[in-house]
Amino acid sequence: MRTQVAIIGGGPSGLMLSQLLMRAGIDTVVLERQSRDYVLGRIRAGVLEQGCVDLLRRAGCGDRMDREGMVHEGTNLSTVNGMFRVDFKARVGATVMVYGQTEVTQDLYAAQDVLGATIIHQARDVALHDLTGDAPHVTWEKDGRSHRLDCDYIAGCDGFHGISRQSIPAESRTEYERVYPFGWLGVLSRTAPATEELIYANHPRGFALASMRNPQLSRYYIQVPLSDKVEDWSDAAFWDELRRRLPAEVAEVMETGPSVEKSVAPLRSFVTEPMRWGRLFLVGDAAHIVPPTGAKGLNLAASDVHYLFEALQAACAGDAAALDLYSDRALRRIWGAMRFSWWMTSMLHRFPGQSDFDQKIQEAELYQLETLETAQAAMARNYTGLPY
Ligand code: RFL
Ligand code: PHB
Repeated sequence: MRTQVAIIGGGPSGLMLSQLLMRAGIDTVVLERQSRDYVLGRIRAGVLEQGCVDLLRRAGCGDRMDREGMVHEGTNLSTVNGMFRVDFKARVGATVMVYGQTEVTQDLYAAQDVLGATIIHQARDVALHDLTGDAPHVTWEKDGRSHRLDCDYIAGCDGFHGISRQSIPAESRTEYERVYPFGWLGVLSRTAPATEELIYANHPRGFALASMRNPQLSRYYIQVPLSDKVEDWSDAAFWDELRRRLPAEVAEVMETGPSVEKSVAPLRSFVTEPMRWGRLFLVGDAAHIVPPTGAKGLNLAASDVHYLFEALQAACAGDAAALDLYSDRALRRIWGAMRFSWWMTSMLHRFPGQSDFDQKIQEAELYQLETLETAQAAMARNYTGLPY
């Protein structure tokens, strides 16, 4: 089997890249370890930057998002001293789109089906070969048989636990990492969202976030110790703790109900450099992870896809030098989002051993955000997305 671009991983990065390449007349094959149902069952991100929205439209799969997605012009921040709003539209003239990653992935699969894409699910033991030569190839196992795919380029879109990053020799990559000493317990529930826009809450008991997927589906998170398991938290205990951390006026009227999904996610910042090794290019979570506090994970995946799509398109038209720029272009934007996600995480969470002094500094930071238009403009610019 032969293709121009072999794509490892059929999550949002891999599907978006395949969709853009195919529409530009470039051949792709996507290899995904899991089943399609498994990929579509994952509940993850919920907030799309303008750049991600534009890319989905450009990929020809923005129709349902434009119909069902909710445009948010600002967000709320809650402190022990009350709640305030940062108006993105007023500060920087930009907005975000609230539309779940699950929906994005579904729309991408549907669009790929229309184009007749080759997406091979349940591909086991995927391995990458001859990456630094002119003729790389990929092998895998499926249905008890070995398979081989020859290609010009390989896009590693297989997430943090994938094999693409590991295929770059350890001495040829530099990794930067911070692991945070807490996790997020998330609950999805068929209830009306507590407020029209999101609430990010700094509270002495720990961070909380009120988010949503649509007018009937809410997504909430609370900061928990890393040792906590989903089984430790009954729905009732979750709602009680969430109410304590949200502003009283919201907690009083908030609708609660059975959880549809409940999971604990660790928080981590991670970057590997460079994002290229010969003919292999890393994209999305395969190259970097951010704590979800800035809502940047999926959005960074989208900007990587944008840069790689442009470079591959140029390379397939004969300008291979365009590929040399990919890693640096992507990393400049990635570090911007790393800084923002770290800053949001530091400002909003309760850290183990945090002193009253540290709490006061967080409150002072939030007070600046509440009262300084310049601080709001910087936050709004980062939240709605740095330029591509
Ligand atoms: P994904 O979504 O992890 O997709 C990678 C795909 O590759 C497949 N795969 C392999 N395929 C073949 N061979 C192998 N050896 C393979 N190994 C893995 C996987 O099965 C999978 O289908 O990465 P991608 O496409 O780069 O997309 C990135 C986003 O998914 C990610 O940044 C965000 O979801 C991060 N994230 C969140 N981001 C937000 O902005 N807001 C959130 O609320 C939010 N919540 C989350 C998250 C990530 C989580 N993870 C990774 C566990 C919650 C969780 C639990
Ligand atoms: C979500 O809706 O899942 C969500 C929203 C904003 C974040 C993180 C997660 O910062």
